[in-house]
Amino acid sequence: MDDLKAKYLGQIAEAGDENALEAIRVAAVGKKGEVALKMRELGKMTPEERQVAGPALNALKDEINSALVAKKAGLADAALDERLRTEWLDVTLPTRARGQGSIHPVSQATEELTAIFAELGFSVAEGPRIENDWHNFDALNIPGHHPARAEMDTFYMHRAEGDDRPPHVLRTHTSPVQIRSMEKQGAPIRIICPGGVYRADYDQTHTPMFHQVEGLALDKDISMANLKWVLEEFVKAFFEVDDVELRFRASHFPFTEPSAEVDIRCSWDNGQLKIGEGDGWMEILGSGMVHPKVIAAGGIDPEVYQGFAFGIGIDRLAMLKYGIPDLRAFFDSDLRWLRHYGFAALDMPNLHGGLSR
Ligand code: 2NL
Repeated sequence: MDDLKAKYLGQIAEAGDENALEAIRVAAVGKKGEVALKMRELGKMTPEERQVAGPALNALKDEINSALVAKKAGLADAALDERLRTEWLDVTLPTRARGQGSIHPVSQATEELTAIFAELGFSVAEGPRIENDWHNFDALNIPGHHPARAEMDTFYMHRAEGDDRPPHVLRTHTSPVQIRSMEKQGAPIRIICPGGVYRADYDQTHTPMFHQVEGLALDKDISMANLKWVLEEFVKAFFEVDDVELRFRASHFPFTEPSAEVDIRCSWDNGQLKIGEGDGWMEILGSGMVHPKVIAAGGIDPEVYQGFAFGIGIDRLAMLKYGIPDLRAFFDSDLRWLRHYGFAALDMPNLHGGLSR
């Protein structure tokens, strides 16, 4: 009996994990374990022998069970200690850098100008970037021999061999969207059409894709005075100045008559552009009264409806407003150019409530 006790308590002390403990339990105190076998032998004993051996076997069984329970708890403690020793986090370590985006300056400018024109009663119209030559050129009174239609300025889509219909083009302005809107909703109409446009031009100040917003207002009694007021309100709101002076210079576009290029009063102070004051002028847009042929091309009677239209380059507006001197900032997904030149939107609270850097 003492041998049994020494053997199993020894094994329990040595056991390295729960599986080993379970094997010992089965061998020692299981239904067919060694203690159970000894219990069976009680029947063959004399009553005197049984009176000694019975309680002794029960005591041994209890002792082994207690040792098993104690060892199991000890193993669990040791396992936890081991995890605490090996699996720890240094919460004071710096976080991993997260890729962070920010709104694109052109998108930011588009959102801002859209909100301003919305207050002036203009809704937004959109259309395809791949256009047919009628919507992009003919409807706008741009004749077939016009230099804008030359292969050099316009991206033409491919036509299958033998198909000699005029090829589609990548729209060179957003005017075709205005033609489509006139066709669809008729007059009166007050819309702006912001979006990407394409011209085969690439140098320091031109990229083959850029952004434009055109505006169109047609009604029975719209004059150039309305154009002037709308543009003044827009420029004041967009550049956040109380007063601006606009200068209308006679110009020529095929789709407007009369036509005017519009400059805003400005000055350069230590390389810093100031809008609204000074003795300089900077051209910011083209405009005019919509040519009767263009109104008719949109399916509207030019004897009844007249109005103005204008076109502004959004990329340049964004550069002027946010002080970005380099087109690279628009095409580089790397925010360093924007940071370098300072893009105010980077310092604005973003949708997630934090600062976007
Ligand atoms: C410029 C010139 C301009 C328009 C765009 C327009 C559109 C229709 C009818 C008449 Cl559907 N005009 N658009 C008019 C004048 C000028 O843009 O230099 N933009 C940067």
